[in-house]
Amino acid sequence: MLPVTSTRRLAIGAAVAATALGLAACSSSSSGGASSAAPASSAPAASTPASSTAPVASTPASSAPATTGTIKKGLVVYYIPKDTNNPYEVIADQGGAAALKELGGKVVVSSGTADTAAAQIPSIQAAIQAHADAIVIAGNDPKALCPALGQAQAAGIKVVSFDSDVTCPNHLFINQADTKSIGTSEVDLLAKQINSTGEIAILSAAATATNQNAWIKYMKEQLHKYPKMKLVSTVYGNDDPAQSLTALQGLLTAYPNLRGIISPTTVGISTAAQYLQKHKELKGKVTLTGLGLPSQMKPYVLDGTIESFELWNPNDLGYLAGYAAAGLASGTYELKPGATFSGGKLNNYTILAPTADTGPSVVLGPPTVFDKSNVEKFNF
Ligand code: RAM
Repeated sequence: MLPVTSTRRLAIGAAVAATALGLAACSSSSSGGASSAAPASSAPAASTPASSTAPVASTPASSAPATTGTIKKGLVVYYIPKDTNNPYEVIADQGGAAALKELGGKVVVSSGTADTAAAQIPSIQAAIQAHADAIVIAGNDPKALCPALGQAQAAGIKVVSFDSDVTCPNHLFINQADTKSIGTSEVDLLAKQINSTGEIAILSAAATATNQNAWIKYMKEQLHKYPKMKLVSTVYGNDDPAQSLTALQGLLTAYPNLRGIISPTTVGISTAAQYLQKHKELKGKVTLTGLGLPSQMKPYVLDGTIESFELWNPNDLGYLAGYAAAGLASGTYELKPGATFSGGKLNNYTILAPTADTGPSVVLGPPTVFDKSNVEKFNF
């Protein structure tokens, strides 16, 4: 299947909530001054506005002098999100488009509509054909994309992963927040709400998603601290609302005593919240938390369906990845630990040494916990 690609300029500003709740069509975007560099592409795209001015913490890793030389003009960066339907990914890509616009280049968003590596490979090939300068990719699989990304690198294309890492060599991972902290804090949030007791389950995204699996690994470790909380099942909704709903219903049927659900995906948590809102008989029985877009989760927090959840600003994530990719493609910094690059409005970032979870990376900043007191303040 051909990837979904569009080079439409974005309109920024309308409420993401509406988008996030209603978005069923494909979406993609480009920004910047250059004209289209679109490869063979198919489906038309609905543009999705977003903005990122809310006060989420972004933690620049360093204020050391960044970079040498200047960013080349006219860079073309392919953003390959997990899929083109996911509102979270759309917002992240818009951050990238804003970054490249500032830098005099442009973004082409291209991906499939299912969260699989197979659906992303045509977009990598499209980037190669288009002689793109860089690829920014959210991996639907840690390994399966590596041969195609290797071909792109052989063609001179720089590779940056964001959101969900790949294990391929010679790329920089833009991590949204510290991997371990995301996993442990999710468990802590739920524990607080269910008195650290009862059967719990995880409603995840794709079974192969690098980011969710890394977080789940740390959730399981953290659960050792809560001996009365028992993880009974992990199910996968593939970041598809219908599949997430089916997975949720399966959970509720199989585990009638379920006390809590952690959904570390914006698609899963919003689907589950919608279900719990409708099914009042579950109120006070099943507690939900996870990672959600505040714009999308607001109604459920305000009416008490859900107490709290977490996230970072996806727009900032995409923006930072854009600066990272543009710098690499321009040779303004080296891909090695300790090197510093400009993150534009987010200041400078210094590349961290590889860890057990990732190769060279930078971390955008700590996640924000949203609840009744602040959920209305964020516009993503
Ligand atoms: C979903 C995606 C994405 C993840 C967020 C929290 O939108 O799975 O990869 O980072 O949730």
